[in-house]
Amino acid sequence: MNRVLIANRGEIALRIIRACHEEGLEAVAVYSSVDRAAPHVRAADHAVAIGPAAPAQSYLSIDRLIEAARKTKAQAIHPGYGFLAERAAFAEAVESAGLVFVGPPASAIRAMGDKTEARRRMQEAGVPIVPGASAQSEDLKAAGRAADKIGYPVMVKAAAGGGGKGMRVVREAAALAGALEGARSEALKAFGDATVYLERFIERPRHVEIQILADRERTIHLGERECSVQRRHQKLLEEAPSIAVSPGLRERMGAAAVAAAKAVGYRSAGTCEFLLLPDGSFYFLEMNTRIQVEHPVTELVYGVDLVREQLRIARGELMQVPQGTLSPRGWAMECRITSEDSANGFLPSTGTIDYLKPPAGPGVRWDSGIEIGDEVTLYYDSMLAKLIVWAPDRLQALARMSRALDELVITGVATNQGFHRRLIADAAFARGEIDIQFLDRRPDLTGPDRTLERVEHLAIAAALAEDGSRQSRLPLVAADTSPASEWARQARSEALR
Ligand code: MV4
Repeated sequence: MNRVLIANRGEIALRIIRACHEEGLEAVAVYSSVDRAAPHVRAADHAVAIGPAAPAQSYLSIDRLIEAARKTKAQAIHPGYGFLAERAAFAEAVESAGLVFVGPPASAIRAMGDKTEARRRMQEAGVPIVPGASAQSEDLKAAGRAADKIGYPVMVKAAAGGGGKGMRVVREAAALAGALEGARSEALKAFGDATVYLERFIERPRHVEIQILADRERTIHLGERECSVQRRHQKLLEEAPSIAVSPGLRERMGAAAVAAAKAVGYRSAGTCEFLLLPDGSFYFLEMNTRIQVEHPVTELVYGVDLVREQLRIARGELMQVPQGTLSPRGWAMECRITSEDSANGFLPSTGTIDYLKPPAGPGVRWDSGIEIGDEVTLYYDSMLAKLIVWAPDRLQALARMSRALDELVITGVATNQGFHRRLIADAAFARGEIDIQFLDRRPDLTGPDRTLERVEHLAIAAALAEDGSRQSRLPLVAADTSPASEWARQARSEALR
């Protein structure tokens, strides 16, 4: 293997290109029409146009991607995250074309993609799952009995789901029929499969996930990431380790994640998502069969390059990670910087990046997909960059993130930078008092930016006061107030500054 095609764009394409170059591999970029001068295209060794801006005709087109790999003689395809990363059919098509898929076997993707199948296999493997039942919900009576047995509140979930679509919370038997119907029609629309199942609804858990890595000899875990800070199923900040996870709990959750991966014959990097309760009990939710957005926080505390290991494993080599129990060193935190205006309800924003000053300095990593002059459109995901910091402990990581957010300047497009500054400054967040509903309880963090409003009012008041005082001074200093001379005076004062 000497050439890898990256079936993705933005920051993750750049991240993979960098890993390829460090591994002595050439990188082939693919690009849609609006991305022809994008950073990932310029960073790659070769680039292939694959179609118009609309993802369905470019980054989601299996045929065009495989054709691009053929044309450029790439021997492998890395899918990144999103787009085709978790489509078993894509992994299969790549293998059928005689190429290497940089990721898990198609069979592992398929097993974990069907959530009821995954539940069954996890139960068999001894991985704790949420008490529940697959509901053949055409039979309402059977569903009602199942829900009674599980105990309310229950959650109705789509078998083909994940990421929050086709889910309903049901707090009483009377609401079950409507929820089943609603979830089924939503699941059919979103996934083309109306199959749903029931689980006990877990209130106020943390969302903690375990990173795993598997080669042909070993399946290991690289501890947890705390991902509870999310809004509408979009993660906004992640950290590693989690303040809620002791070394003992880490080993138990890690062992469960390793068992989950082994149960489906997993290879490459993958992540098991768990719900974690204050008493230390945890439940397997689903497995993400890809490299994840938030992988850098694990890299920083474990000193492992996960994308490099993916490439090594894809080449048939063994991972280069020490044997024995690994433990996290220090603390890492990641803020997802998106083109969503957090001062205005997280409204998606578009425009040209006309100025960008990324943070730098000790312990700062900036994984970005944007440069000055780039156009931000609505065609793709709103994530512009990830700001990741490392420090010896959580308090210092918070201080470092605060400093880095102060250094960051992005203009031309509205972002969620203001939200992150408020979050990092928040006392409850600083104490680590977070769960998946944290932001729902804190409209002061996600709502319009009151401090910005106050600063604006103060600026207007100051300008009015200054204007008033200038007007009153005017007769004293204005020996000559003719327009030409006022322009000249201004020009002189500007030049003298
Ligand atoms: C749950 C749950 C509570 N109880 N299952 C959301 C997306 C999908 N991955 C599973 N999800 C949840 N499943 C039970 N039995 C709460 C969620 C959930 C959630 C999970 C992880 C991260 C953020 C979340 C936000 C809302 C709901």
